[in-house]
Amino acid sequence: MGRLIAVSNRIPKPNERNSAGGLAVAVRNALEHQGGIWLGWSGEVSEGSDAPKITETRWNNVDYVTIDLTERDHDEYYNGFANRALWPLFHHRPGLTEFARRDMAGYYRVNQLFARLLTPMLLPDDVIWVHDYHLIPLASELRAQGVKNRIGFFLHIPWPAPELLTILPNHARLAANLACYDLIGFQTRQFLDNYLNYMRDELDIVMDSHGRMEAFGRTTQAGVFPISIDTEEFIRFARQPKSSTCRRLEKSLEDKMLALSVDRLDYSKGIPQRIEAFGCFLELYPDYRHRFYALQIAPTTREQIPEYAEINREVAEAAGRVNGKFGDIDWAPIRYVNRSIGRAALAGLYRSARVGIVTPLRDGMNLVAKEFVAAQNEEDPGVLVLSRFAGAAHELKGAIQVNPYDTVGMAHAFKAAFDMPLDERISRFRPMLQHLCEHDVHRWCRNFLETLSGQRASASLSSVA
Ligand code: GDG
Repeated sequence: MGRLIAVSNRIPKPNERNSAGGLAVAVRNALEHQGGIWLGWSGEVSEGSDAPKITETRWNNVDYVTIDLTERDHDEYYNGFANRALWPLFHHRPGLTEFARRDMAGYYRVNQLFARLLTPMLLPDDVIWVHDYHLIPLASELRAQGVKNRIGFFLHIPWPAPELLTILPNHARLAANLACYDLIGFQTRQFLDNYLNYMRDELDIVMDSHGRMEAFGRTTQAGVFPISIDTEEFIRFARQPKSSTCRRLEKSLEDKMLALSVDRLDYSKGIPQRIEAFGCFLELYPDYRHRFYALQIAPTTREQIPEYAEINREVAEAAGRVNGKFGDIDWAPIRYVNRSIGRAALAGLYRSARVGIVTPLRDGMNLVAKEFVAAQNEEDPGVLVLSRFAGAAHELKGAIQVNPYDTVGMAHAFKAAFDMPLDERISRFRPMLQHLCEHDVHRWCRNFLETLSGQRASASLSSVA
């Protein structure tokens, strides 16, 4: 077996073991097992210089190679094309999509830079695994450098409906870039279908029943690989003695129920809509005043992008409005925490909540939904209220599923969740936990890598792999 080469926009620090998310843990386990390289942006922006600063650190059989981006690359590739064009469009928000040819050129330039840097490090039987929308053209840049290795790609976010994709002036180039991979993985069957329908309708390329297609002189395979969490680790975290954060929270709740939401502060997560739905809930069901707190944890991300400053303002205003209207001198329904909480403490908070509210407008998977389930007390589990537009909705069938655009529908769902009797909570929760124990992030990682290296005949084409 050759080495594994992982490439992603950001990579975790080699010694940051406890704060890394499930994905980082799973990829790192695979890398340490096979030996290999993890290449990505360092998160640093170098001033002025055009020569990229490269740092290499070897740790447990893995070379971590990071590159600083120049200010221009950071503006055009990261803030520009990746996060102001691809992110909003792939989340079906054409109104927020800002397309600039200068940014697109920067996007291709940084992908070319990654390819140039990686090519001389490669051995002939290395297997390369590229992650996410920042790096769609990487395989085509590597192929242009003569790289013949097997290269896989996993898209963490949705692939958009064809008519939306075609809003991008370079849609055909992007779809063709994707076809340079040997294996393309999507989170759900719906996102795979969006890609296949585009290939069929725009480029006349059709997939066979094994998920294979002939495109641009090569064979490419596509499949569904729903990502998951390190379930065992999360259960362990949640069962640990309560952290001081958790104890403080529980004390402050007194006898009231907790509805908890945890999201990166991003407009795709539906946070203002959810807060407004709490307002509607209190309007429709005044008896619930003084009976619960809705805690929203939402650390800021991508703060240099104007749409993210705007969402911060919108969330703060929505929370202020609902608290102003329904709050009392000794109670306010919404608590908004605009900063990050440690991973282990987070597991304890999930466990303290009667209801987990995860209502993105569109989401590739949504790991918070899975973490919430894994963290519950089996004897007295909380209820998950989950958007039908999260990839996780295909798997977590015991959740109360909602349409996050339907404020009244969400308000009714909050009531059903707060009122749900223990036996129903348990019967909804158990199959979800069992599913997550069987389908964890390690299985996801194995499935992808075995399919990529040809040890599995064909990729799964179903949203529950
Ligand atoms: C992308 C796709 C897909 C959040 N706040 C805190 C915190 N978090 C952690 C959560 C969770 C992670 O961040 C968020 O993961 P999600 O899956 O919910 O969302 P994205 O960041 O948008 O991820 C998504 C994912 O990639 C994987 O493929 O599921 O659809 O958009 O793990 O726990 N962690 C800590 N403190 C916080 O305050 N420690």
